[in-house]
Amino acid sequence: MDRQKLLCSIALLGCGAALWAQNTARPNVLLIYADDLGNGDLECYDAKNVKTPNVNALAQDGILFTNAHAVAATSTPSRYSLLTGEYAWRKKGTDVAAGNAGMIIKPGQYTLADVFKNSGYATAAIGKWHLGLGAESGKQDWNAPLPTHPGDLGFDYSYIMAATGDRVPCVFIENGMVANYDPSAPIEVSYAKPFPGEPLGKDHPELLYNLKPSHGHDQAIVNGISRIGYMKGGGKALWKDENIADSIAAHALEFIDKNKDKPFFMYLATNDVHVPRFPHERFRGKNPMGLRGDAIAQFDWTVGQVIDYLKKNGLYENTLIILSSDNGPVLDDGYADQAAELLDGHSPTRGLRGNKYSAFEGGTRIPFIVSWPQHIRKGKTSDALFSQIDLFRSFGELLQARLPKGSAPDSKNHLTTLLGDDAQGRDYVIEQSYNHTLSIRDKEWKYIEPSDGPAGVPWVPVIESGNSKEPQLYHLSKDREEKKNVIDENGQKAQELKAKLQAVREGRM
Ligand code: NG6
Ligand code: CA
Repeated sequence: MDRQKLLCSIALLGCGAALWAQNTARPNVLLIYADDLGNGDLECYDAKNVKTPNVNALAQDGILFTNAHAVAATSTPSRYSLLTGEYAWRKKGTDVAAGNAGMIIKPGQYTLADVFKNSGYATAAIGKWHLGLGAESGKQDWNAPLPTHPGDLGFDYSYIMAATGDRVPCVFIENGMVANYDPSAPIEVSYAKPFPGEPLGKDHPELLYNLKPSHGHDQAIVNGISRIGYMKGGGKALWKDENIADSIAAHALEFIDKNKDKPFFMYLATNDVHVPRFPHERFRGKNPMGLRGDAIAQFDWTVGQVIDYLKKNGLYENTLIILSSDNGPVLDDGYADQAAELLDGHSPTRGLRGNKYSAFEGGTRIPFIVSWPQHIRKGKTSDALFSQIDLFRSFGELLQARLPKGSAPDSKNHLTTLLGDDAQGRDYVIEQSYNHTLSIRDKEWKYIEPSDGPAGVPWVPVIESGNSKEPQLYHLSKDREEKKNVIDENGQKAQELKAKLQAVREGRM
C-alpha cells in the first residue's frame, strides 16, 4: 500500500471509529410506559397464568430491576414527575386529571422531551397522555386545533389519548387535532353536566354491551362501555377499545420508520392494562385470568411489535429501551371484569402490601427493565434502588446535555445505575400516595408520614391506602410485606428518615 492510500485508510478508520463512538453515545431511546402494570405481572417477575415472551426476551437482553419505583401511586403525578424531573407533590393540579384538563406542564417548563430534542433527536409521545391539553380546563374546542399540546413540550410528534380509556373524550389526538376528525359529528365534552338526549350508563345498562361498571364509570357511553364524564359526537373518530393497542403500535412503527436515519426518543405509553380492559379479540377470552390477563398479553404483544420492527431495521442493538409502569397494579378499578376473582395464585404486586393508590410498596414499586445490547451486559438482575424521577438527569448525562438552570429540580443523575454499573443506586426514594401521604425508604427501612386520610382508598375500600394517624416504620429488608410497624423500637431510624423527608420537602437535598 502506498503512503497516500495508507493515510487515507487510517483517516477512514478514524472516521468510522468517530462515527461509531457518536452512534453509541447517541442511542435511540424507547421508553415503554405501561399503565397500572404490577411488579409481579410479567413472567420474568414470576407472574402466573400469563405468558409474556416478548418482555422476557427483553429482560434477558438487559437488566431486570427489582427495586425500582414510580414517583407516585397514580398516573398524572407519576407522568408529570417523569417528564419534568420535579416531584408532583410540589405542584398544585397534578392529581389524576380529567379528560378536559388544561395542559398541566406549561410550555415554558423544560421537559424530558426537550432534553432529547435539543440534542438533535426526533421525539414522539404515543399512547396515553393524561397531562391535560389546551390552555384552560374545560374550555377546549375539540373541533379545531388545540392551542397547546405536547408539540409545545418538546415532542415533534404526538398521537395520544387525552386522559385515560375510562375518561372522555374517547378519541385520539394527533399533533393537537382530533385524529380522523369527523365533521358530521362535532365533539362536545363536559365533566359538569350531561348533554340532553345522550344516554348515560347509569340509566341505560342495556346499552353496555361490552363492559359494565362495578363502581363509578356510569356516564357517557362509547362503544358499549360507560365512562367518566359526558361527551357528544365524535362519529368516525371515536375509538373502539379493542383497537386501541393496534392503533398505538401502528403509530409507533410509523414514527420509527420515518426516523430510522437519526436518533429518536419515543415515549410509548400504552393503554394496557388500565380499565376498561377490553383488548382485541385476538386476546380477549384467551387468558385464564380474564380480561386483565388478556390485557397483559396484549401489552406483551405491543412490546413484541416494536422490538421486532427495531430488529428488522437494524436498530435494536443501539436502542436503549426502558420498560416500566406508571404506578402499581389494581384489580377491580371500576369495571366488572372479574380481575380479582380469576387470579388463581397470580400476585400482581409480587406479594407486596397495597396496590395502585397506596402508600405501601404495592403503590409505586413497578417492573423496570433496561436493555441496550450494544452497551449493556445481558441477563443481569439489579437490586439497586431506583426512582423514575432520575430518568431526566440520567438521560441528560447520557446525552451530555446542558440543562437550563432550575430545570428538573428533583432529578439526580443515576446513569451508572441504569446501565448496570452501580449496584446500590439511590440512597433513598420518595413515594407519593393518592392523597399525597409521602413515604421515604432506603434499602432497608421505610417511613410513612402520619395522615388523617382513611385506611381504605375511598372509591375502592378493599385497597389499603397506607394512611394512619400514627407515623409508621417498616424494616423492609426483614419485612418486605410491611406487616409490622416497628417505630417504637427504632425511634432513631424513624427520626433520621423523617428529617431526610423534611429536607427533601424543603429542597435542601
Ligand atoms: C379513579 C377511577 C379509576 C381510574 C383512576 C385513574 C373511579 C371510580 N375510579 O378515579 O378507574 O381511572 O381514577 O387511574 O372513577 S390512573 O392510573 O390513570 O391514575
Ligand atoms: Ca396508571
